[in-house]
Amino acid sequence: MLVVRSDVHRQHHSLELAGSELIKSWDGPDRADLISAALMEAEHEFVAPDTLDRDLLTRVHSADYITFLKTAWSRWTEQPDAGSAAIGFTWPVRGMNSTIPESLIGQLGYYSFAADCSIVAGTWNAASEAAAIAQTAADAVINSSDPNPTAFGLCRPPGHHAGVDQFGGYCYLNNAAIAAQRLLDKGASRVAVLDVDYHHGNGTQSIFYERSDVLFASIHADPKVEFPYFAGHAGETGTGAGAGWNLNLPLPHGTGIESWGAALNLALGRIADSGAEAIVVSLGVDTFKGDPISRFLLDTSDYPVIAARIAGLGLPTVVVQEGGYAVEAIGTNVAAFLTGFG
Ligand code: SP5
Ligand code: ZN
Repeated sequence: MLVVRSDVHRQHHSLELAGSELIKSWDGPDRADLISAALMEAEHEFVAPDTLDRDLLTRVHSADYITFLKTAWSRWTEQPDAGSAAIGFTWPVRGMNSTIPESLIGQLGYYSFAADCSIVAGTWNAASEAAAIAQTAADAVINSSDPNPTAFGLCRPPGHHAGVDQFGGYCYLNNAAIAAQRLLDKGASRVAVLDVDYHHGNGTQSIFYERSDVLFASIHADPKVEFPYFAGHAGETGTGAGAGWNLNLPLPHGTGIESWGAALNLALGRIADSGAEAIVVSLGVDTFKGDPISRFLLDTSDYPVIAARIAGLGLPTVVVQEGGYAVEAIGTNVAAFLTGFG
């Protein structure tokens, strides 16, 4: 499979709130480097990303949010007590006024939704490079002469928690949404995003929630007991023109391949019926039984089977990397998944 990758992600390693401490994020540079190493061993074909198309980016994210992300780190360093990460402090929750504040600390709260995610010196470079990787993977599928083209965007940081103007969950720019929008802009009349990360893809859901040109289907840990807590319930099915175009399949902690696979069948059935002409897979391997922050029980040998069933849709497919924190197994798990596409 064609793999789009880059080393720019190494410039980004943010801090996250864990218990009462700020620790180095679980999304560390080793994740993407270990996936690259495993895919190189499997002899995939590698390309570097093209330049990110600014118009494409602004079709997914707001112009004010893009400016904020680009400039947040240099604004942050103007403070005497800046430290090594810019992190939100006050969020516009129920009953408050969500006018955009002028000060950076206020804007950090306005533009984020979780304290597991902060901005460091290399965040913009890495996030915009990951978005370019997703765009390039989509273009590769669009321009391929193969009847069933596939490409893998080795995106880091991940993207599926990022909304139109919000970062959180280690995500800043929504790589999967950018790939989906690219497929639409280049001629697909409908695209499905299948999100198999352990966590609900709240950002992708929110970006497409009022639209019928993108079906969002997600299999994830029940938000009643898992991050991101405030999205991902089964009753969230889309609104307005998007009514019926959002499918959430929440599952309990401890879910193994049997019930996970049954949920996959439901999602694939809905996608097959949707008229989607291409699919974007948000691939998180934090469903792995050894994941340090997650509680599903999938095994390495499950990933090729899952991928083969997705490939069975017979649609042009862009796979983008999302989560997965069991670094000792992350390369093996992603490589195993990609073998399922044959
Ligand atoms: C892309 C992605 O997978 N983002 C996930 C972000 C989850 N962040 C919250 C992590 C909270 C972890 N708490 C569990 C600690 C177990 N030791
Ligand atoms: Zn995840």
